[in-house]
Amino acid sequence: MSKVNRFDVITIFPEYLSPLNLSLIGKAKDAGLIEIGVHDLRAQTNDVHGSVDDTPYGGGAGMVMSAEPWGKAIDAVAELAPDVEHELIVLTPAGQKLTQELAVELTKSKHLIFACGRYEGIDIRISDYYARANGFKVREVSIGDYVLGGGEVATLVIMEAIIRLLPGVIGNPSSLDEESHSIIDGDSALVEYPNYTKPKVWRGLEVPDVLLSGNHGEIAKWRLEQAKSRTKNRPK
Ligand code: 6GU
Repeated sequence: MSKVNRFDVITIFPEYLSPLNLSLIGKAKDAGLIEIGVHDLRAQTNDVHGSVDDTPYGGGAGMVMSAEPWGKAIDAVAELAPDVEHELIVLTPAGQKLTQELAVELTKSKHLIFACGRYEGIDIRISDYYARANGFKVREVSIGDYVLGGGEVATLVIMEAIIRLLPGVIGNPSSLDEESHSIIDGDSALVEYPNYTKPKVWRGLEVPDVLLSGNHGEIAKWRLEQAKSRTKNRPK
């Protein structure tokens, strides 16, 4: 069994995922902290056109992605992590909304498979089939209430939210404790307090005196008050 978390992305636009080679995620991959595969759905088609979609039963506008190439692609990537449960993430604006809490939960999964739908989405029998299949768990996930052209950008968002939480990925893990949505006040998550760095005065704007006081108790109190008021006043 692999010790690291594995991520496989299935898409008709593999180049859309090239940011996975950069920055935090690229470094985590190079350091062997995670494994990532990006797979072209069209590799699973047989006809000369590489068709992945068809007209919807019942009529209506747009095209629906066919179950068969998806089934073949998912079965193939499942074999890349043979000894663990596969969590299939189907990207759709109809899914469970991504939150920090969901990102934390997904860090526990050893093998995440992201199915990036386009057009009017994927034949629902993909979700239904894998929800019943041995060794699979299925989750439909959305990154918010707006419509994207496909699941690729949503996958980048979700993967970044997860991977930065994995052990060893961020140099100083205590920075994770004080960030937005991790500061807890009673039961509710707060957004982060404002930060300042040198110089003390920039274009006439001064750093609050309390942050220069060296009084850690007062600084903690000020930061909590700021986090509370920024959470309360944040536009809905
Ligand atoms: Cl996951 N997919 C698409 N196509 N649009 C979205 C989304 C996902 N999340 C929000 N909008």
